[in-house]
Amino acid sequence: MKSLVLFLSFLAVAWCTPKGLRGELHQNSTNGPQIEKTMIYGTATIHYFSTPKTFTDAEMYCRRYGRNGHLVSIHGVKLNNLVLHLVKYTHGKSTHTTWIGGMRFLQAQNYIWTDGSKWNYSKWVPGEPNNVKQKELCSEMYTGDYKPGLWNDVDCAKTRPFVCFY
Ligand SMILES: [Ca+2]
Repeated sequence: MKSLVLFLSFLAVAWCTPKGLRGELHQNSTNGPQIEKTMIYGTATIHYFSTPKTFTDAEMYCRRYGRNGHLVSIHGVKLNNLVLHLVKYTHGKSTHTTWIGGMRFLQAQNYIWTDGSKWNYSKWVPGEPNNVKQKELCSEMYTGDYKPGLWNDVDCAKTRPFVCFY
């Protein structure tokens, strides 16, 4: 009987866990606990890291963490919503913005993705990207209740949680 109860408890947990989503908690000695969450997207993996880093440090972390890893590039509303869901599911209202992989190289007019894929979709807040003081060359997604899923350009030296794709 006891083993049956355990088995049913396992089934209940498995049933309630979103498909392809698993979480890990790591202790980071300098920034407190880091929360990680993974979501499977086709043959790729989307991975959220809660510890804030600058845009460059986040991109380098993604490259080291997974084979062919980069900050996430977004090419449609489906993936945009998945990234939003992944971060909100993990952090709720406590995380307001997250790095995604869009950037302008040396004040170039056009944005590029750090993984080199084609820039064929964007979800900017109306009026963005506005490149305030010529210092906003990197892209973040709003992931709290304010303008959820929309993008803003911001100073790359700011620190943000981030989402890798590999
Ligand atoms: Ca801006």
